[in-house]
Amino acid sequence: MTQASKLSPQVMGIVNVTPDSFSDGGQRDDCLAAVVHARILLAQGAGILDIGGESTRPGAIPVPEAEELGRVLPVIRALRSETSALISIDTYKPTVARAAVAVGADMWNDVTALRSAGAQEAAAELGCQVVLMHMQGDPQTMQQAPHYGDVVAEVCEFLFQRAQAAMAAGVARDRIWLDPGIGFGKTLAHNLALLAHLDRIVALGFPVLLGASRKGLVYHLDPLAKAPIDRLGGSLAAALAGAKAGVAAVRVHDVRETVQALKIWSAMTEARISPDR
Ligand code: HH2
Repeated sequence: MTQASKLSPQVMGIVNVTPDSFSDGGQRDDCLAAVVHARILLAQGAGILDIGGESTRPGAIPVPEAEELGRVLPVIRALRSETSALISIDTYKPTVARAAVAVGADMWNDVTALRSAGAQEAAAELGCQVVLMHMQGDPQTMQQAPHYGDVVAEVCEFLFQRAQAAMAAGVARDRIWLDPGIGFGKTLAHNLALLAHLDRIVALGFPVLLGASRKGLVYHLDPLAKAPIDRLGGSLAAALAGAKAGVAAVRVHDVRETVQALKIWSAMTEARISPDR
């Protein structure tokens, strides 16, 4: 695997240890299958692994804490012993984040942007990297009637305020990432506006994570892509939009294809900057 370009975002590979994730639920809901999948993603060029034990798809049923812990901790423990890649825990529960960091996770990916009770304090104490994601409503109801006056301005304002709140609670500025939360309480028009204006989120001055992989917006524009597995082309287009806007990482299911697309994009970008190299 050749070294990724400095221009190119890192690739965060998704490892869902769940029976019900929207795209790959049930495929890796035991520890061994999840670890084997994570190894494949690393070999394909993932620089970050995002381990999740609870689906946040629209209508998802919350998972009891003990069950979520039982799903993710053995996977993180096993991976920590064999990789120096960043390991992220995808959870909104401070107890799960604490336990995950205790067994080796480096990053807390919180789709609720540290709004659970005790979350900001936990993030400050843990000292890990933290992803603050925008979501309107909660997974049970978020797609019923999403509404914004100006979606890009409101998402930027929310993320900026959550970053300020996290810093006021003691989270170091250089540990904070922002994420517009594609598909979380957003219509197709909202998602497209955010993808078209990612540069405004990047301009807030924090690393940005973009997660559009296999999401419903691809199906909305391509009715042949009803099955999430058929949404690769659209997912790559979104990842490239992220690269162009300067996001720091893209969260994807299809690591190999995304790494390849980003390599071509960054080689073209470098050729434009120094054409004779
Ligand atoms: N999307 C999903 C889950 N976690 N975290 C961040 N920061 N950004 C995202 O866009 C994001 C996320 C949903 O995708 P997936 O994990 O594949 O599905 P599910 O929630 O059904 O497990």
